[in-house]
Amino acid sequence: MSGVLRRPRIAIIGAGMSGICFGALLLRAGIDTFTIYEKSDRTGGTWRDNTYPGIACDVPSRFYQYSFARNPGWTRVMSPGAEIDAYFEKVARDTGVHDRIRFRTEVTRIDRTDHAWTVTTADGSTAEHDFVVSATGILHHPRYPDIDGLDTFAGAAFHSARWDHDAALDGRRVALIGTGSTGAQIIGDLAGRAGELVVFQRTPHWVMQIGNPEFSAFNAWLHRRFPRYDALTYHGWRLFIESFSPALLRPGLARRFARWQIKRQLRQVEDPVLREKLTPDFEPMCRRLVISSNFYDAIQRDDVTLVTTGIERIEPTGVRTTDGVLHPCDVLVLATGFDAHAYLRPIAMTGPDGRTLAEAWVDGPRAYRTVTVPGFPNFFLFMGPNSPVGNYSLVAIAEAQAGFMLGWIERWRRGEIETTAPSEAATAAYYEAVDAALPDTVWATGCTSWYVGQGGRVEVYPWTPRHFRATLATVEEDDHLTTGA
Ligand code: N01
Repeated sequence: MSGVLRRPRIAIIGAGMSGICFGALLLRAGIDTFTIYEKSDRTGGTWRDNTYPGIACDVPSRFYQYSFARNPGWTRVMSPGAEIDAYFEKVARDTGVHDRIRFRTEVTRIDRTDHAWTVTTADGSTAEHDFVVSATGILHHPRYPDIDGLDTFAGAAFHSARWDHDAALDGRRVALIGTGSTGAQIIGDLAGRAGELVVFQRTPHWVMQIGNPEFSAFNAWLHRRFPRYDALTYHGWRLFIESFSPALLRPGLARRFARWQIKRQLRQVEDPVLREKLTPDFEPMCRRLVISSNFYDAIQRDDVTLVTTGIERIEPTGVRTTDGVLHPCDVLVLATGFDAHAYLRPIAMTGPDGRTLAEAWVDGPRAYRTVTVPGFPNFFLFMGPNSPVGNYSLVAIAEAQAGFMLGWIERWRRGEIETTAPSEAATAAYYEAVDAALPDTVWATGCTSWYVGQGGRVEVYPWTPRHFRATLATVEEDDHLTTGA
């Protein structure tokens, strides 16, 4: 082998948080032979798509950012969506990743030929790549509710991730379906702005109402002036969030304490009838805990009504519930969540033996250590199955996954391998361990949510964030089938 490194042709699909992360890390490693395919005309992914009123991150910004490109100037503990969107765009530009993005270019097919991946885009053009990296996001495909008459509504009706900014809200009667993380943030913002807000709740969520203070100019100066202090706060927030792992992962004192803390939040609801309506019947944190700075204040306002009767149908002038009551409204907002189990689908992907990814995943999506799929060489997934680590920062998750991918790409560059894919046996063993760990976790205590996938399988990481990092920091040679260069 000569000392000259090979130049891998890498396709990254998606210019959101994960795609920008990987592009930046590739450039740091001296690899500039990659293309990021982005179907939209802008970076940002979920932060580009979600522009609903009240949008903010539910993970503290000092930790919801790249460790290698920290922003000292965050304006709040949990910053607004537009600020986060601007941050990712800035990182893309500052690092040079932006120059490698092909905007308005939708990938429709990925096929393995003898020696490479052929990526086909919507305009019919093709390109060959040695590696394909899916960075298509986990909460990307809006889930529309299956309610009769939805398309008969006469006013503006839209999903929270497709907000219609032309629809007037102030002083209008707004109906909102869904009370998850998104719904709670919208309620907090619209209460008092809308003339009347009617909230349709099918299942109550556990909510943690916590303050979201603004950072002072002095705070920003401190972070800018003392990068080590800035780094320290990044890790301080990381450790703080990681301290909740015991409560999430196993029964015991920590979980009982967290349960008590979360349940007592409901005490701020004064009306016992309303409190009863807002009380879930499942274990706190089984679904993703809703973090809000004002949900309980907003839901108790006189101009906000909580409806818990089921929805019969949508009519041109409002929402009819199963008790026959018509709730008139001018605007209908669907905060009804996402299909979190699509991964890179509907992109059609075919491996070297002609098997499609859809066929490989017929019993549910599976990925070795959340990143690689047996039978699909040189293919990596960001936010693959079992990636979410509770309410942890997805940015930190992406960085750990990027490190694993880079490890293999570096080996390819040195000419040590041509292809790599996990073996079926190693993937099966990995899932045996996942399945053995899941029953102790809070997510397996009996609730439905976007964490639960096909066949009731919980698609959350059942170990600690530290375990996640350690698992992805090592490459188990024996678990992989490689071909030589
Ligand atoms: O979606 P959800 P989300 N009739 O699936 C209801 C992230 N996020 O967009 O519970 C009536 O949690 C559904 O009811 P039910 C975060 O990870 C992050 O709110 O199924 N209701 C539920 O109430 C979060 O977990 C930030 O009975 C219907 C709601 O719609 C994830 O996104 C901010 C219905 C959907 O809740 C998803 O949150 C916001 C129907 N037919 C979100 N169908 C950050 O800060 C659905 N519902 C990073």
